[in-house]
Amino acid sequence: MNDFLDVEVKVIQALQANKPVIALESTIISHGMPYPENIQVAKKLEEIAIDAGVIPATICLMDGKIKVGLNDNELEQLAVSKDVAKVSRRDLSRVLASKKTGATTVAATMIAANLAGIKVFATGGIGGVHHRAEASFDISADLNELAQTPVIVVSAGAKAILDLPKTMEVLETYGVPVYGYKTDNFPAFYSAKSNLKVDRIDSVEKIVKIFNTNAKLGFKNGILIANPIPKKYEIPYPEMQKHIEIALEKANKNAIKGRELTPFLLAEIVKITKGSSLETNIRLVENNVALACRIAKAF
Ligand code: PSU
Ligand code: MN
Repeated sequence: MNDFLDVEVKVIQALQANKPVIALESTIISHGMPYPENIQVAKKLEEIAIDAGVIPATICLMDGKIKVGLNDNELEQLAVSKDVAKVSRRDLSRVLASKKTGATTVAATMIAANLAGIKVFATGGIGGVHHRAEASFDISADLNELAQTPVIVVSAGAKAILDLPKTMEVLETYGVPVYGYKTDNFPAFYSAKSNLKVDRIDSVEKIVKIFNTNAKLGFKNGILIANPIPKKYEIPYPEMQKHIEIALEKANKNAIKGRELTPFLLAEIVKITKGSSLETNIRLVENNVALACRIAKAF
């Protein structure tokens, strides 16, 4: 496997010295946010980690390698290029074999982080069960990955464009532990709360304990930490629901499906909210990186 892994020297050194490291994904850069905000965010996230004394490792595919830890040029390439593949589990071997550039989703980033020995990963919001999944069967591979790859994923719940109750049900079926960080309500990405209940956890030490217990039981699953966006930055749930319905309607009318659906919905919502959802998206990812750093340090 190591033939395909290209881990940055800083990251290797930190892991060997048992210093804190967090993984960051790249789909959010290539497909989740527009240029130039995407590159500003990618750099800011790394800065937040470094300021917290944690080594950030942004992950992508380039030149037939899984790159764990990127330099500024590589980040820029991901942000600017129009020709970056969105890579989930099923796409990994194809994009590696063709030596194309690929941005990793939550699923593929978890796989790479686990191969490199990184236990904590911060994203915006995981993928999940889409609305009307009973007809489309569109359930993100992120959920299946959480069932089989032992990485702690810090996320602002699941993206609010999804069917959240169904997403929670599938996570339960897959045996994925889900905890609300200092909250009893499952966060809904742009909003601090949905009306769904979640098991609450109040300290990073407990998260580490649960992760270690899980490993000792021989379980291979990941753990989802649902971290609500700070209230001052949120767009309240009822308001957001209206915008999301309009975006869903448009996606349906234009028959958008498969890997295009999530990026389409996120971009539509940015348009509908005149950019305010992008600002919210940025704040929630920053908040997740800060919590991931605290968890990594607690290890
Ligand atoms: N979080 C964000 N923006 C994003 C994503 C997450 O704030 O663009 C990406 C993640 O990479 C996630 C993917 O894994 O969306 C889910 O896509 P799909 O529903 O096609 O599995
Ligand atoms: Mn999908």
